[in-house]
Amino acid sequence: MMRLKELDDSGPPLKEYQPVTLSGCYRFRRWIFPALTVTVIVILIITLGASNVKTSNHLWSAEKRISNLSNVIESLSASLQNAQETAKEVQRLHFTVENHKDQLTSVSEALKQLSVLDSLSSGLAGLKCSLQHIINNSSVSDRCCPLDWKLLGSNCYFFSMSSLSWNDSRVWCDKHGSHLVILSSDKDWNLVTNYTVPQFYWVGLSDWRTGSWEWVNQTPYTIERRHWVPGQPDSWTHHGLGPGDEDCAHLHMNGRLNDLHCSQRLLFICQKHSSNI
Ligand SMILES: [Ca+2]
Repeated sequence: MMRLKELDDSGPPLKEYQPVTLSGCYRFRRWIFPALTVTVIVILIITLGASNVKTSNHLWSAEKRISNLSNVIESLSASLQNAQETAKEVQRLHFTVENHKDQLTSVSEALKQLSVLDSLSSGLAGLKCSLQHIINNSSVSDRCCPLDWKLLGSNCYFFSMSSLSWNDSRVWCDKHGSHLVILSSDKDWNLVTNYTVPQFYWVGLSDWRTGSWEWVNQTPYTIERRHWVPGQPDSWTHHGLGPGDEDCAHLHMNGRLNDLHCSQRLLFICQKHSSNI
């Protein structure tokens, strides 16, 4: 027992348990898990954030495409509506044409008959001319004029039965291979005025183009007072017929000339060369 006591008392003291080393390890283990957890969470947040940015970009791009697609669809819809309206209009026109088909056929037949009438008219004009030639015993003329035209001298004259403005009269004569009458000699003047008195007739004389009087073939005309109504031409302007003087000449009821506003509607005289029998 003594020995044991000695041993207990004399021996070096036993080293105490080192709790410091165990405590550091414990602390390290205690903090490593939260640190790792936080790190993982941060990485997850960053990853999710990046993913969200990509997703947002994709969504924005998709929205833009959808918006463009909507515009295209809207445009196509408008085009389709226009096409439908056009189709309806075509159908209406088709329906109208079908409705008027019979009338068009009638008009076509009438035109054919008019063509026949025109041919008959030419034949009648030839017969008339031949008869005149026989009646006159071939002593006066071997010239011919169309029906409704008068042979005076070597020319044919058309004395209209309806009234037109001076310009429309000029156009009418042009369309019938003639021109508004040109009275370039006293002989022509007398031949024509025998058929005009006491009516008003446009003649092919005006000053609207240059301000100077000229015939419709642009031959200059020098005023001879004996052919004009006394006091004319007066180039009167207060006629209430719009701008412009009295720029067109007509035969008055006494067979003399007067200037008048060209828009007035009067009878008119066309002139052209006669043809051989
Ligand atoms: Ca006048």
